[in-house]
Amino acid sequence: MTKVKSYEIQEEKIFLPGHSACPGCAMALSLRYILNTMGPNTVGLIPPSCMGPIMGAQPYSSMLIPIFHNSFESSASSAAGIKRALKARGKDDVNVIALAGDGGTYDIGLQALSSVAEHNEDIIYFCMDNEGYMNTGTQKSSSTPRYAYTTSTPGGKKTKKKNIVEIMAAHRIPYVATATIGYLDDLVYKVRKAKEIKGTRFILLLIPCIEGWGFPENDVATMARLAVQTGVFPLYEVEDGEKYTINHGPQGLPIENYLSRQRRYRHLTKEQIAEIQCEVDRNWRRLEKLASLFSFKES
Ligand SMILES: Cc1ncc(C[n+]2csc(CCOP(=O)(O)OP(=O)(O)O)c2C)c(N)n1
Ligand code: SF4
Ligand SMILES: [Mg+2]
Repeated sequence: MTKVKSYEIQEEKIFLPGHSACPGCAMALSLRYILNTMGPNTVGLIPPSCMGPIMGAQPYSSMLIPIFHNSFESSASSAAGIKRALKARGKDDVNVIALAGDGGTYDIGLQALSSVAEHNEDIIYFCMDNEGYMNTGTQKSSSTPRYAYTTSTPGGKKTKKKNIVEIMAAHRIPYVATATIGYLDDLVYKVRKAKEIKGTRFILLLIPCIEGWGFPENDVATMARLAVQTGVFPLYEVEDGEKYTINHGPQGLPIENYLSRQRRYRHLTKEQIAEIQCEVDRNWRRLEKLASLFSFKES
């Protein structure tokens, strides 16, 4: 495993207090570190999602960068268009970032995102993955994990979470990574690294959602860490579609430590918990194999 070194995290004050996220929201916290790292020379694209209220209602804004509110399905293509327009005006040094939810990425924005990735457009796409359509009252998305309660899956979701990292890696774009505020050094390292690369870059952030998952607001960082430590959400990078680097993986903690803290899983049977454990273990073994394949190729 390749862990990143710890370093001082700069504070640019691009993200201001007074926004309207739920108190303690992991999305707002992640945004603060993303914007601090991207710096003021950045344009942001925001589709309908929790990020909308976090940004605020015009003419007010919690962000000291230009923001464009695009339609739900067009974050990637709108970002690519803005980047091209800036380039045509000689402003190629401006970073263009999309800040979209999982519904706007795994589901409704996937076609635009795939096309943008295939063209290797020069943008950074952040998917703020809270595993559901939270802004509209916790409906399921294709990122919602199996058996999780949502208002549109009251008996628990029947199908598995889509693997968006592999979908994006399959486009052979230069950089794909997972991150979460539970590992801040790692998150900032990945945003910095993405910023230095040209072409389509995709970072998937796990956003433990106080409202949608059902846990106390002071547990956000704990939930983010537990997701990694139980193996639900390993932190890793995929470069050019084939170089897998694992940064943080499971630490032998049973999945129950993560599930039992969330209201959305409180109906689970012992058999369902065992099934989820098997799935997490299988996914981890697969990821380790992918990472070892590349080191084998290099040697
Ligand atoms: C085409 C279209 N369909 C539906 C909506 C309504 N809508 C607004 S936000 C939202 C949920 C967004 O979910 P996600 O992308 O996961 O972001 P989150 O709210 O979870 O941050 C929906 C369904 C919309 N604005 N446009
Ligand atoms: S619903 Fe979840 S993601 Fe949205 S603002 Fe509240 S805690 Fe944050
Ligand atoms: Mg969501």
